[in-house]
Amino acid sequence: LDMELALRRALDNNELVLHYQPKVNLHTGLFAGVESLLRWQRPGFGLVYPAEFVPVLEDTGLVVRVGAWIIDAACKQISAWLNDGTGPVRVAVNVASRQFAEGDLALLVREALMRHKTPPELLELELTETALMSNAERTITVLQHLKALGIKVAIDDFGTGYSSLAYLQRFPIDKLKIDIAFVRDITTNPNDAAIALAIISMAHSLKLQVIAEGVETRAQLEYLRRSRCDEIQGYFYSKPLPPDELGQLVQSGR
Ligand code: G
Ligand code: G
Ligand code: MN
Ligand code: NA
Repeated sequence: LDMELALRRALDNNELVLHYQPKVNLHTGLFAGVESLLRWQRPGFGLVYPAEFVPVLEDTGLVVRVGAWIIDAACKQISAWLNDGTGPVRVAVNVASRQFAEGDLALLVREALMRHKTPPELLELELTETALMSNAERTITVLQHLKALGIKVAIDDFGTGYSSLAYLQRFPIDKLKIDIAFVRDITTNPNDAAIALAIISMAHSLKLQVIAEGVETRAQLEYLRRSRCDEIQGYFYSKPLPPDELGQLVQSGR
């Protein structure tokens, strides 16, 4: 309960911040955008990571309000980078299951894009398989509304939940994100490698892009490149960075 109260205050006191982890295009080697990751600058505690508070946000339903703040903050940041000369940065935002189920996501996104005059093609949402599959027919409608806004949609943590392949081809999505669980031992565990390859192949057959997360070594990167994976994200390239550091990295790299 203390935690819930502290989180309510955190939102009002601007203690929540987004950090940004770069993604790299494996075909070109170029910067391909970022994933935004929530952090809590809690007075007296330092930087608190989502593992410690996202479950509380989910359980209390606060995730709906915080989720709206996150989408607004990401749109604001995209426009700030456009206006300060950093340039176009594609930002992928994580959406909690409950936010997808309970909120009017398309309306929220539309208003945030308009509020900050954000080009929709620079915003991407990362939704989990669980969120998408819990009511698949509703999901199709929501995704159609999101697509109509011109934003991109990815399925996060792909391979760890359950996706009906029949629905996968009916969902208007753009990208699959291979879960870190299959990337970690991709160069040594033939089963993980087989699953990653199957996901890449299926994604491309469905005309979807595919990104691998949690890439920490050059060997993993090279394996994924040879496997025709489109993008990677992970500590090998960069950890998640505060916005000013991300801006500097982008400006120095292109
Ligand atoms: O860096 P990392 O510890 O940031 O994030 C851990 C987990 O917390 C992520 O895998 C994700 O599930 C969740 N998370 C991080 N940022 C967000 C966010 O902005 N929104 C939601 N809903 N979850 C997030
Ligand atoms: O949204 P999602 O559940 O995919 O969150 C990604 C999580 O993975 C975040 O907690 C992020 O900090 C973490 N992460 C990003 N890159 C790496 C990496 O190279 N290795 C590991 N172990 N975790 C990573
Ligand atoms: Mn994610
Ligand atoms: Na993920």
